[in-house]
Amino acid sequence: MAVTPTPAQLDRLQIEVPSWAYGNSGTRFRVFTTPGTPRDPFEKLADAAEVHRHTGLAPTVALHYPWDKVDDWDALRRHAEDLGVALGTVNSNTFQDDDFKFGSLAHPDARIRRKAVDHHLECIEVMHATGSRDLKVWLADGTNYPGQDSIRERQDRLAESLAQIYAEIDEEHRMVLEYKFFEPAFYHTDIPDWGTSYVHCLALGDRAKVVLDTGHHAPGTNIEFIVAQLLRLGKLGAFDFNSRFYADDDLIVGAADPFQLFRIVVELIAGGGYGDPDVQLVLDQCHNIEAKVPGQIRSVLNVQEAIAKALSLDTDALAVARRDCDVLLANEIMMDAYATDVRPLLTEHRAAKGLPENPMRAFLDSGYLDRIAAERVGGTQAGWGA
Ligand code: LRH
Ligand code: MN
Ligand code: MN
Repeated sequence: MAVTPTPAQLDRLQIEVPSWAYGNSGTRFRVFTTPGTPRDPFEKLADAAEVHRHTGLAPTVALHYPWDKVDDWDALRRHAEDLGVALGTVNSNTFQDDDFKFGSLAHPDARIRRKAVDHHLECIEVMHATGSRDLKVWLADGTNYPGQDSIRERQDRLAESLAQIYAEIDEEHRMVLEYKFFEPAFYHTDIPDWGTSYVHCLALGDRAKVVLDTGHHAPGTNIEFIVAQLLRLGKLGAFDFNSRFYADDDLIVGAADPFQLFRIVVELIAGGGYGDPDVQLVLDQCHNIEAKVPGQIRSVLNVQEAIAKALSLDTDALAVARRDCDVLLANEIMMDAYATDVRPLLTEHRAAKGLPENPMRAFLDSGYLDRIAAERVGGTQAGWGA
């Protein structure tokens, strides 16, 4: 009962990979190091380019500023181009500076808010040099205890700070605003949900859109509902894909709940967001114990598999079943698509494009991991935060 996706449909998939996935990361208990971990943004890009070379799915790399800071941005841009990739979203960072202990854009002190706004203006300068379109804002702002600060006044300050930043982005730029229900703040977070992000984006203007990080919801949240809603409002700017078992685990997308990923991309396609450059698909993951480049390859392949299953959905038959209120048939059609083994189709698709049929195997056989382990000695390995 499933249909077969066309090569043109499959070819619309593009996934942005995060520079920080290639650096070391961990939990508050321990950060484990891995031989060959990049020591600077140039080496991170080299690793990211391997993902694209083997899968053809990851043509851009998101930067996190100032984790990714170089003296010569032109050189970094050229380096990316030479490797066959491009620099993507610039993520701001106001969560690792002592001044931001009590918040950044929503801080009670105008001086600190100014510093946080200035950081974003610096990010806009970086975007000019990198040719990036999107400024991604995620804030750790919030409080830990009832009464600590005024929830309401913080919203007002936040709105004012965001407007100052938005006023400085170019016509071709966008500001994408990410929400997260808790952590690091534990009592209230200033942008905890899609609705709060949405109202700020609405106030800012057309070039402000919501970022949906799949790990940023309470357990049991119906994420595909949020996808459907934001798409119909024209305000879904980007995804941060990852998966979670407990909190914001940043595990490999599709690892914890492949069915949820399928349902999310079904809504993405139904709402016209698939293949639309205005809805950027980005990974936001950390590989704490597994190898990083293979972890990223697995991730983009998981997204590709979910998309291929979703494209297998017989939407005509589904429309009829829905019109007839045939609950069981509609659900069966949905499950047929999910149960379709798309792996042979994707193998064929890769072969037709001159890509390795099994990207993971081809990468592991290439000797790249041994090479970087031997070459990248000395210096300091990049980590989550450097
Ligand atoms: C916050 C977040 C946000 C940050 C990234 C490193 O949890 O998802 O996107 O920029 O992690
Ligand atoms: Mn994120
Ligand atoms: Mn997160």
